[in-house]
Amino acid sequence: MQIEKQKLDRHNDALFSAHTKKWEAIKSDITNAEDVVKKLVDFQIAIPSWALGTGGTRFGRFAAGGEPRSLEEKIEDIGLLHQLNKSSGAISLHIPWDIPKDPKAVKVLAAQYGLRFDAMNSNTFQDQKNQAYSYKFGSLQHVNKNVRDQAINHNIEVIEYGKQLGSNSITVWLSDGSSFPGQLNFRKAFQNTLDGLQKIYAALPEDWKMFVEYKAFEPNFYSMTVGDWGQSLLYAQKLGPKAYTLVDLGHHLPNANIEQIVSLLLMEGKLGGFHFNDSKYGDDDLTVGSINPYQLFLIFNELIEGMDARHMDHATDLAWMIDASHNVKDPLEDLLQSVEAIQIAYAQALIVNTGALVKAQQQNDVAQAQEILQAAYRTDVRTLVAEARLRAGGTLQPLTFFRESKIREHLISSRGKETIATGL
Ligand code: AFD
Ligand code: MN
Ligand code: MN
Repeated sequence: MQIEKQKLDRHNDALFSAHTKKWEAIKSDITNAEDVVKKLVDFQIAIPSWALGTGGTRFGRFAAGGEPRSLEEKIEDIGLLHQLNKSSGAISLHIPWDIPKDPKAVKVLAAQYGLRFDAMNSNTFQDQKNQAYSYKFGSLQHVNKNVRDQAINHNIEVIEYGKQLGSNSITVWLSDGSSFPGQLNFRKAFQNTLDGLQKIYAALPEDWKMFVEYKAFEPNFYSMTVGDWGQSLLYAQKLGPKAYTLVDLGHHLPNANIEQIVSLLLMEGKLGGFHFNDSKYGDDDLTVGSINPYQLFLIFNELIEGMDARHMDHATDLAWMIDASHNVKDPLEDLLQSVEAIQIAYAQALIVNTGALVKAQQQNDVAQAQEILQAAYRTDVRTLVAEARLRAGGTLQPLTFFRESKIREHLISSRGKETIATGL
């Protein structure tokens, strides 16, 4: 559904004078406020095609109602998010959950909503109907060459779809690994996986990137064949310049220092993309910033420091994506919250007094270093984010607008209560 412009204007008009007061105040407080707003306007976060419905857990699934029934309706939902926040201008497709039957038409439809296609995602962690070989014991690592070839061909097919849609990257996340000691020869599993990735890499178009996503555990619980950033980096280094590591916030062991990982990967020029979510225990897929917003801020602080050191473009040189699954919230509300949490952390990191921080580090002034970081983190930057949305043509308060306009109710009445979106 497209929202009429008058409706957006009415919402913004009602909030405009209160917003302007806050904007004027923050502008005199934060010296680089204008620059932050400009950067926020450019910063787009891709929405995965599987995040628009409720994911459920292995215990049960509680449908939100009005979930998108097709790829076209998923695009429509992301278009709606983008209309409200002007920061969700990209979609990340999952094959085979969302095979575009007519890629040309799908590309045109997405463009109508101002969306481009971000990284393509392959799936060799599930068996599909009529599939010749099972992935029960892995895909690229498998002891049987037929299984490996099937997984390689699937990834190449995903690249083909991506080419037609105008995407320029593929994310490979493997569930490969073992659940019991003795099940797997680690070295052979690594070598088979590398060999498979090399064959997929060889099918990449000139201007494409490959992201190797790691995960510490689940669905395998004894070993994962791409289990951490070290293993991912090893593959990426062996593959070549088009291969990068992808960091998913939920894919680490507890207490991992993700900001340090990010910093070192950037130093090596090997950080390619990001999957945002939050977690309490593991790969919980919770709303970004809902559990540990300070960690998110610290990660952004390293991202900016590392990207600036390499003169990278914040908006375009890394692939930014949300990767989450919703169980108890409205998926669209959750995504609005996640995007806003990312923008807040990004804005806070942009206002860190870096000159003073460098000085404090040089002098081993630990207390001062903490003060500097926390001064930025404790600044309420929501007005900067709202100003960026306003300038880009979005809404001052997306979530309020979503609720007041009864968008979910409209979606339920047009799509039905029992619809189920494809995905996990
Ligand atoms: C997984 C991984 C990976 C994958 C997705 C599929 O994070 O990004 O594509 O979920 O559902 O946990
Ligand atoms: Mn992920
Ligand atoms: Mn995950």
